Amino acid sequence: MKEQLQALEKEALQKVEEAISLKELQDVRVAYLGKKGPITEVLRGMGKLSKEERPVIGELANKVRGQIADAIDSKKADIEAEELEKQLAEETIDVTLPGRPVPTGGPHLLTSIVEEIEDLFIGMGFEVREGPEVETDYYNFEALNLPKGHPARDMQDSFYITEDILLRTHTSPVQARTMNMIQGERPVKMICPGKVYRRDTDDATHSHQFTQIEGLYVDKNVRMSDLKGVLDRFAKQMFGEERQIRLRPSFFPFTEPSVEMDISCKMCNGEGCSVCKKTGWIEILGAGLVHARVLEMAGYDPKVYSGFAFGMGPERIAMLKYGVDDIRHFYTNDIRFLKQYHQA
Ligand code: 2NM
Repeated sequence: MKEQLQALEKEALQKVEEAISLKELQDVRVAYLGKKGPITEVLRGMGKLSKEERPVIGELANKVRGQIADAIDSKKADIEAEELEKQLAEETIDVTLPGRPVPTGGPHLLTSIVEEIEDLFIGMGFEVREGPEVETDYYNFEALNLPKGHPARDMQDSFYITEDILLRTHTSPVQARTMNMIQGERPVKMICPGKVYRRDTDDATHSHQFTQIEGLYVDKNVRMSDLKGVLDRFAKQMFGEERQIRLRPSFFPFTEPSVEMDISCKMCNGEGCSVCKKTGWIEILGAGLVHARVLEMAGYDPKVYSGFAFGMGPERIAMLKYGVDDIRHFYTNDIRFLKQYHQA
């Protein structure tokens, strides 16, 4: 029986040594140490042994069982360590591989231009104000010296909501509202960017909805030369220090006198080309000294206060600055167009 146990031990340890997976090792454990295993069998047959033999064989059987169990535990630890090693090797991440690009958005060209213009005028002491896109007839027309029946009201075909309420056709009602709020008690120096609406047929240069930025400075002794200085700075900062401006007489109902401003053509430097239609000059904006009636209606005494105002279309400014040939590019959201105008 002693030899039998020793043979079993040798055999079991050999099997443990040969096991290459946890599954195989578990099979060895069941085969040798399980309830139906040979060691249990030996212990069961102990009753047949003599009194002297019993403790000797018992001790030996327990020792053999212990040896096998220890061997299995130790082999199990080895196999587990090996498998972990293998798994870590398989899952190694090559941190030197280039990353996959993550698509990111950016500001729309029109947003960038509006912000650039805002910053430029903020730098000259203007504040930025916004107002409603759905306006009353009073602030959109009446307060701007465009009384009912004025021909300029037909000139700009408008989107009416009721007889008295419409989508604003320019952002000047924001200025009329601001002046009206202040009632001639102090100066105003503001710009108002925003969406405006006109009943136009969309084409390369017209859109039924577009953007405007209008400026207004009302104070004591504001003169044409103040307007010219501010616009000259704007033109040079926006289009380059080499640009020159010129003012031509024009007409707007809300300014008197009224002017239109041109900048010298960047393409041909005033020589005449297709961009400036061979004139050397490009029209940029309209402006003028605020009409005395407009000041008066808003509660400013035109004998004490005077002011200048101007209005421009950021789409046109962006088109000239970046050579965009169709205003509809700003609204059709073709990513191939948009992504040319921002980083990443
Ligand atoms: C323009 C041209 C000239 C203008 C006038 C006013 C206001 F409210 F003060 F009367 N705001 N903007 C103005 C003047 C706008 O756009 C071409």
